Amino acid sequence: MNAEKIKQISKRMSYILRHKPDSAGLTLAPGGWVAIDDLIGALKISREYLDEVVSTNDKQRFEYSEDATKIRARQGHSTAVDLQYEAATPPDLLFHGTAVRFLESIRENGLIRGKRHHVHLSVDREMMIAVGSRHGKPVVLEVNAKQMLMDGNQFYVTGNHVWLTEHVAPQYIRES
Ligand code: HQG
Repeated sequence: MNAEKIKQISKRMSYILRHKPDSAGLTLAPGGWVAIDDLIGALKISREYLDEVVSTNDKQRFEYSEDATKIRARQGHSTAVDLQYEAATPPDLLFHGTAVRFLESIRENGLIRGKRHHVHLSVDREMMIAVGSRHGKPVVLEVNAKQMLMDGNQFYVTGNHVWLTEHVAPQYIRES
C-alpha cells in the first residue's frame, strides 16, 4: 500500500490515541485502549489497512489487546489516561537523546516530561541519537537508572522497549 498514506494515517492515529481522542469522537478507556471497530470507523479505513499501518510502523507505536479487539498507543500520551503499566526493573544504564541547546536547562532541572506523561529512555543509543536529532544537534545523555531505582524512582517499560520514568534529577545524568 502507499507508504505516504500509511504514514499519514499513522500520524492521525498518534494524534487521536495520544493527544486528542475526542477529535475523532472517541474516548480512551483505562490503559489507553479504544475499540478497533470505533477507530477504523472514525478513520474510514478497513481492518486490513489498520493491520498494515500497525505492523509496518517504524517504531511500533501501536499495539492490539490480546483479544485483538482494542488498540492503543504504547507511549507518548499527553491526554490524561492511566496506561496501567507495571513498575519494572530497568538495566543499570539508560540513554536519553536530546538537543545540545537543551543541555543548560537539563543540567539545572534534570529531564522533565513536559507535556508527555513520562521522560522517554532507551538502551538503544543509536535510536536516541535519532530522537535527539528531532530537536537540533543531538547529544546522548547517560542515565544512572540503577541509582535512581535504589533511590526509589519508578520505571515502566513498554512493549516496544521504551523505558519511562517521571523525572530524572540532574545527579543521575552524565553527558557522554
Ligand atoms: C527535552 C518520539 C529543556 C527532551 C521520539 C526533549 C521519542 C528538556 C524535549 C518520544 C528538559 C521534549 C519522546 C529540560 C527534557 N530543559 N529541555 N529540563 N528535559 N528536555 O518530543 O524524548 O515519534 O516531548 O530532552 O522518538 O524527544 O512520538 O520528547 O528533547 O521516542 O513516537 O525536551 O517521542 O516518538 O521533546 O521524544 P519530546 P523526546 P514518537
